[in-house]
Amino acid sequence: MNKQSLRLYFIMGSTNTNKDPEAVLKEAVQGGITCFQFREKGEGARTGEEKKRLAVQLQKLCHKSGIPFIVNDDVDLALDIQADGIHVGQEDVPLAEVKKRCPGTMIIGVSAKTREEAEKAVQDGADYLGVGPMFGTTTKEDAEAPIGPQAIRHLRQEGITIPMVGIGGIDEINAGEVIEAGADGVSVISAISRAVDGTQAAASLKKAVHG
Ligand code: TZP
Ligand code: MG
Repeated sequence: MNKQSLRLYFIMGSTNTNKDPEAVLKEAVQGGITCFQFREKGEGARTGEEKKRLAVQLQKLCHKSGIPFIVNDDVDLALDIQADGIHVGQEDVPLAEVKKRCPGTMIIGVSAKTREEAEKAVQDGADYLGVGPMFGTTTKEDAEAPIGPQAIRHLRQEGITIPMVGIGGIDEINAGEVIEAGADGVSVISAISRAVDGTQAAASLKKAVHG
């Protein structure tokens, strides 16, 4: 995958905003996001056909804007709607199974925080790694303690060279630190999804990761 497209990676599901998800994604695109992940999770999250409907709606918007559309965790959905990629965590479907089921053209992202997890993901064919939480976050219900940008620096020192994004508690103030530590980009949920003005929020983040 093109690591440029990981620079400002926006993640959202309907429970991450009080606004219309499509409107928020439109704002985010306008502000300059480079990748999008549909992550429909938590209390009140849509399921089944409703989930698929929202996914397709957001996917269309991404396609129109030339932004990769990645599905979190749900391999069936990703295959069904022919998403550009799939992202899995350590507790989700094993990467080997994802690889077996998905076409080789599909981008595969994996969450990893330790050297062992990262090396295994690389070996199993991940295209990029999501590393976090970088900072404190209330968005992920079961988030572990922050590991800081230092974790990315360490993974780089340990020889992990594949594209990497930091995730968790990232905003326009601390995004630069994550890039400096060796990340190719930052992933954010609330910094854009809960912003009053998503366009401005994305634009500020964009500036921060290019600074
Ligand atoms: N994985 C690690 S932290 C996190 C995920 C999905 C939540 C990130 O959300 P926010 O609002 O950008 O802190
Ligand atoms: Mg997951």
